[in-house]
Amino acid sequence: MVPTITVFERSPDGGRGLARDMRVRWAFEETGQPYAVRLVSFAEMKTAAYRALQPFGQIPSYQEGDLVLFESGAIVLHVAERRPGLLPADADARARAIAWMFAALNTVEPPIVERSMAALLERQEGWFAQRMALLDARVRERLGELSRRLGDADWLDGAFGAGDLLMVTVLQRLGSSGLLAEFANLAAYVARAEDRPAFRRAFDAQRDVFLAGTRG
Ligand code: GTB
Repeated sequence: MVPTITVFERSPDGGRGLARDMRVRWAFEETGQPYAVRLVSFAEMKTAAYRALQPFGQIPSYQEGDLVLFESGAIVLHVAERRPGLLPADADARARAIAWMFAALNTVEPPIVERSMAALLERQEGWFAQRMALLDARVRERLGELSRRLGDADWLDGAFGAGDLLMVTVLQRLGSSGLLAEFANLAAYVARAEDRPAFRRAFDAQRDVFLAGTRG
């Protein structure tokens, strides 16, 4: 049975692949898992019927037969556990790969999302510059730590895996902030991941949805 995920009917990111369906699409592509998408509007996401799939009224959700999942990280883990390509077979290496997935979502993503939300919503406030300096410093601290750990390796722990996939989607959220460029090895890490054919296929698929929504 082909799993179906929900995605924005019209993503506010303008097709830049920053919404959280991108990481799930990418996991499907890396593992060769065919999938379907169901487009949802903001209004539909807030209905009781949709919240039965995703309690917080957000994308993505995942449905496969009787299984319903939400949280992009949990969905990526589920996909990675079922097909080879994103998690090592060795038990210890697999545990470390899962630790990197949590690190991406629990340790690196929060300061990056807080910064991007402030940039989006708090620009008019008198204290904006001061707050951004603080948020930039927090992001820099995490990026510095990650950069030192990555060193000159291609990926976080051996071969490319689910931890890298999530970490890269988190770092991409820094967009035009200029913060990523301060860490040459992290910028190269993101570029290396974006060169993967599976990433390109996932990116193009989500962009096609956005472009189709802008026509007619
Ligand atoms: N923890 C959940 C997960 O990982 O699945 C978070 C899911 C989530 O935040 N979904 C967002 C959503 O549905 C879309 S991805 N928001 C609608 C709502 O809450 O009403 C977050 C996102 C949105 C927009 C951009 N952008 O424009 O650049 C980037 C990321």
